[in-house]
Amino acid sequence: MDLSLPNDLLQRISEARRVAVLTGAGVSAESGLSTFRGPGGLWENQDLMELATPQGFARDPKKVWEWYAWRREQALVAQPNAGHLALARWEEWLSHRGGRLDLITQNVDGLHQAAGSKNVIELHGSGWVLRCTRCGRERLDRTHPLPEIPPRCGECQGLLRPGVVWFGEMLPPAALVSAQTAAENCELFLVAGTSGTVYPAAGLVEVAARQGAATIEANLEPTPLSDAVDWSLRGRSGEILPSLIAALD
Ligand code: BJW
Ligand code: ZN
Repeated sequence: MDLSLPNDLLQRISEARRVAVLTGAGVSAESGLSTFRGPGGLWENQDLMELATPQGFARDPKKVWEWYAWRREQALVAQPNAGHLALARWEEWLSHRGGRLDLITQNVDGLHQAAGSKNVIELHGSGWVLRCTRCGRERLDRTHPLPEIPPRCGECQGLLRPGVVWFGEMLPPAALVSAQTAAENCELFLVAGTSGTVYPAAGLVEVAARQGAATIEANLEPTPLSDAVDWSLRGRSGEILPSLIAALD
């Protein structure tokens, strides 16, 4: 596909040494993982208040865990796609030139790390972390299937929950500070594969724009962020992101 990117955009990309990227579910769509909103999205036939809030979990932990167990299974077999790989390559390219790329992701699937990205900020936690609702212990666990649903803590028998951030919950403070710092200090901010409807993640673009960063969006569809960015590119992230880094020498 010829995306015919404008020359001024390609120049900003090749000159930028501090880059921040915000990704959402759309970046993993080409790896076979569902997005949340829109046709075919995870919430098309499901109530997000039942699946992605602490209240929904308290009401029916088994139902919420069945949904996460299914998503963990999908993510376990998924491979990073060309979009994930392009971002990992860009980070490496910058690090060899004294630059830096901060990859802020709302995704909980771990595919950026699988692609080789190092500076990953998991704003909404990780689907591979299990946290005890009683003693607070956390562990990384990629087991599928889980021995029981809902799973229980090996230490105190308390109910385990996925280590993700649901609506109404605080984001991990260190991740939020890192994301804010990255947005405040970058020359270029790229937002890819997110509907831009969930805060505070969606507000980072404006933070970057206000301090003078060039802003780019890559998405199949227009979003509430499209008018606010300098370049809004329409298409698949698995095609757009590799074409952006093709601008690097
Ligand atoms: C492609 C593609 C391809 C597809 N190529 N593109 C300010 C104003 C109003 C409300 C608030 C506010 N600040 C906070 C709030 C409340 C709330 C919020 O944002 N509400 C809004 C809905 C209005 N935020 C919170 O509660 C957050 N906590 C917080 O702020 O704490 C303090 C506080 C609490 C209470 C009140 C006020 C302050 C927490 C948010 C947690 C979100 N959690 C989830 C679940 C995570 C775990 C899991 O994965 O299960 O995070 S919800 C879900 O949405 C998930 C995602 O990370 C997140 C964003 O979705 P994303 O990634 O954008 O996916 P989609 O499906 O929406 O979009 C996909 C896009 O890809 C589409 O645009 C497609 O076109 C595109 N696409 N294929 C390119 N191949
Ligand atoms: Zn415990």
